[in-house]
Amino acid sequence: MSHQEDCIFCKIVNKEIPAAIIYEDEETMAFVDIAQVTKGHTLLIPKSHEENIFELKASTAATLFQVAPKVANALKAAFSPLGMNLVNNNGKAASQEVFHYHLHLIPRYGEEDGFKYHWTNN
Ligand code: IU
Repeated sequence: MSHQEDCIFCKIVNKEIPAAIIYEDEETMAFVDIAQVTKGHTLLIPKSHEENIFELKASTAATLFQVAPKVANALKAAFSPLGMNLVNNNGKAASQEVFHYHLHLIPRYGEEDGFKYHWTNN
């Protein structure tokens, strides 16, 4: 499994730094975003270091999306959101800050949740 020394998410995978891990299997991990934009904001990552969508293996994408509905439903059960955004930024120009592939799962609670993420208003 590929690993990059200076990658913060690889360090989380290797338990070198702490995170609030809510799901883990051999190939994936989900943990609470350190700066949640809404209650329950979670990141789902492959354990293998693949930078972004341009580098992501099809097999890694398949594995990740097998897990995504489980994590989404766990968050739905825990927080009772009205909806959920799955967001994925690829490349600096697209606001990617951590260059280890991750899917944001962002529970949504209606207008009052304070988070604006929409093609027309973001
Ligand atoms: P982006 O899609 O690369 O822009 O998102 C990076 C996310 O990683 C962002 O929401 C951060 O709050 C989050 N994060 C984290 O959860 N833990 C960390 O140690 C670091 C960033 I650095």
